[in-house]
Amino acid sequence: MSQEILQKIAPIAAHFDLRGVLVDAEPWGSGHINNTYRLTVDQSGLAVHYILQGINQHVFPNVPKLMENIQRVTKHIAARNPQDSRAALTIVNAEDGKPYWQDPADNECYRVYLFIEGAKTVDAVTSPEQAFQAARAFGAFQCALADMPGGPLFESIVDFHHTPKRFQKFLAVLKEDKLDRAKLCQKEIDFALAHEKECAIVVEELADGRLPSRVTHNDTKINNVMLDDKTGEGVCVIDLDTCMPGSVLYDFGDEIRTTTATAAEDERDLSKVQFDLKLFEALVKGYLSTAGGFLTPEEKRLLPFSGRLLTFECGLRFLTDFLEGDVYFKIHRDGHNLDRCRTQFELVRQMEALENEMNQFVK
Ligand code: ADP
Ligand code: GN1
Ligand code: MG
Repeated sequence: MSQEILQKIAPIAAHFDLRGVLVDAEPWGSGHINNTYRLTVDQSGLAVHYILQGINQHVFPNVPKLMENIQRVTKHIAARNPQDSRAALTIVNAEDGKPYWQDPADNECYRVYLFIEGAKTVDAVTSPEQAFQAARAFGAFQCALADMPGGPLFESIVDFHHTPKRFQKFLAVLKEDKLDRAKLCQKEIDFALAHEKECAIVVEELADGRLPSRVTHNDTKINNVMLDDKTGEGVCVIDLDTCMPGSVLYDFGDEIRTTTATAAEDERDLSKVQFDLKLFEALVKGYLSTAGGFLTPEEKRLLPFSGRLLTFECGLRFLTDFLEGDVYFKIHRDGHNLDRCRTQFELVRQMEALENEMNQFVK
């Protein structure tokens, strides 16, 4: 298997300056979007790792602009942390000097990053300390990007967190129900339909200026931050494809979504999906330790609500993808997107029940 992958990856990796002999390539991580591999390169007897990614062009059709965003963000963060080579992703350019390589045979695009050693990602949080460290790193990331020069970033996915538009898309897909799957998820459909009214709050406030637009990450799930193996500290925010103008509430909301319950996003036993106030409190403390200084009162007021909103939006996206035939998120089993949707809606239910406690804590 590994040999097969190596044979497939070697001709691609050959277009990047890896300064040695490629000896291994293995699928890496559990992202839902890109195809990620860890490369092992023999550099004069030393085994050095890299990350190679096949970029999902169905999701990110404009690769040059996407990579320009990532160059700008990584350059800015690296310049602010000259002593710390792990603070930002480091792009390894292709032979022609571009930050990606496009295969003329099939137009697929690939990029390479230095592998961040001595740190890992987790798919689910295991302790309040981990929640604190992850949130602290995402807050620091937003803070660092506040003074990035060069004007707004390119919008790599237009209306990415425009929840009302996500809802309209869901309605259209449901109406068509081309695979006759609606009958398999009536409870989830009813849940979604009952939640339309809350969808618009953040986009409306962004539009009328009550909330500021900032440079945000927009995909701050727990496995998009590398945590140091020894200290547990958040060393590097990764997966920068969706860095673009947005609200900090998109980031904090997605942190709440993925960092306040210990169950996996695709857990099938819903009794294991438990929103944990202790994790939430650690998350708030970690986030405010780095972001507290620049947030407006309105941003702070909406922090607890953002969890419900982003968790609902993500559940809705999983449900839409299930109905549409699993065309967006990678799946690894039948009904995978529906399982994911169910955990998200379960978390929304629990956050609704704990609204007062969450608000009280942030206050
Ligand atoms: P996706 O967009 O598919 O989620 P990511 O960019 O998040 O892809 O990468 C998938 C996983 O690969 C991450 O969760 C992380 O575990 C690992 N990873 C990505 N970049 C690096 C890196 N530079 N060093 C070490 N691990 C990385
Ligand atoms: C995707 O790329 P990854 O796996 O980190 C998705 C996020 C979803 C998340 C759900 C570009 O994130 O928006 O919240 O899955 N990324 C994109 O797990 O759509
Ligand atoms: Mg990711």
